[in-house]
Amino acid sequence: MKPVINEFPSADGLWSGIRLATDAKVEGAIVVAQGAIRWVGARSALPAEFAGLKPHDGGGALVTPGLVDCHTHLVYGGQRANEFAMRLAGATYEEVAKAGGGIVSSVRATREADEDTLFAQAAPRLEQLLADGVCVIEIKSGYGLSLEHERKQLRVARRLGEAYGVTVRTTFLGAHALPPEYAGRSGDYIDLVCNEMLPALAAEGLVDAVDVFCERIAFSLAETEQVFKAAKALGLPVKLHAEQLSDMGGAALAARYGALSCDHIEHLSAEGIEAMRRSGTVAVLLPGAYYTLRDTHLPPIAALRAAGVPMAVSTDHNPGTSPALSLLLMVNMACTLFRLTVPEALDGVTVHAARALGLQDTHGAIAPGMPANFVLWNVREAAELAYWFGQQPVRAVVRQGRIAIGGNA
Ligand code: DI6
Ligand code: FE
Repeated sequence: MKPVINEFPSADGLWSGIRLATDAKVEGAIVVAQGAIRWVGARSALPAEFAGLKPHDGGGALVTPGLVDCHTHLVYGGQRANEFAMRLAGATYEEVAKAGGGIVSSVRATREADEDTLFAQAAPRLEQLLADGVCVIEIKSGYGLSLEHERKQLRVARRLGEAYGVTVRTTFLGAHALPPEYAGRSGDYIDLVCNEMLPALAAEGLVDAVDVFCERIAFSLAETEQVFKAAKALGLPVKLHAEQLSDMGGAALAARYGALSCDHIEHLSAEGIEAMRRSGTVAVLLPGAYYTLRDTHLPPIAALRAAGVPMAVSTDHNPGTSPALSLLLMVNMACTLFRLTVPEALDGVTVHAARALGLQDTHGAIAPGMPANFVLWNVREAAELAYWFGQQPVRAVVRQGRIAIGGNA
């Protein structure tokens, strides 16, 4: 596929006729130079030196930073609508997994697909997310579960980033599920993950962070720690699928390893929260999985808020528990299901989501020196981004310094 990014016009120039979500009452202005934010503020305070730059008229749009989807499993073969039907008939996620469905069925389909097929299947999903204003996306492996097939997934993730001009952070999730050929030999598989797969993929530049599914139906606390040690030895940051279905003590362990984020955390304990607070670990909330699994055990939002733990919100896009393709819908759900305030939910898909990827210095905000990533929305006030659902309010998207959507703005 030819890179679509080459067709995007430059966003360099003076953006006016916009209202910054941080101060929506007055006209704002953004100066983009060589793809980066040069200046941002009230139009009335614009330094004279920028007044003559190429104009871009926002038509009164509200502007936020480009959205950051900090937890996805976007690259996989096939789909699992059949399991949706099984769950509707009463089966639990754990029962589906034990019956040979679940993650392992996506592993089969992913192993059968070649790189181009995986790319062709993931690309339209990525396009949906991008249409919602996403400018940064994390993509995990974890449906290959062998060196060859994990490599294939991560290479596709990198190719998607290059083709679409979107910042992709790759996360190695080799410890997602036990592959069938290792049944009953979990220790051997974790040795393979730590001693062969991770070092090889890291050496190929395919790994930005390392994740583990720490859960009764996946990997134990001790196995999780073994993977974290291997990651640390390679200088790679860690994150964790923690306390989604039960309290395994994973969050406290991850915090000890300075984890960027602990994700899901429906069953997070008070000790886990305190450990995350101390280590500055981001809590990533995934309302799409909560909703799909018809979960009723809410993550401890009030306690996280009281502790000052930054909360991010993400799609967790995956074929099993969250086939979600709209980050804005997750914003709505984070408010409706988890009772986040609108500013919390919007911070959750911008500044805190960037932090969950270690990108807080370059993404998740509109600030001088950062690459230009921002979204123009056809709404009057920021609360509308959480209030409507199923809407498509994007007017224009500036991504990596180019006008990726709404090119005549
Ligand atoms: N937690 C999840 O919600 C997904 N992975 C994980 O570790 C589910 C992945 C799947 O069912 O395919
Ligand atoms: Fe996940």
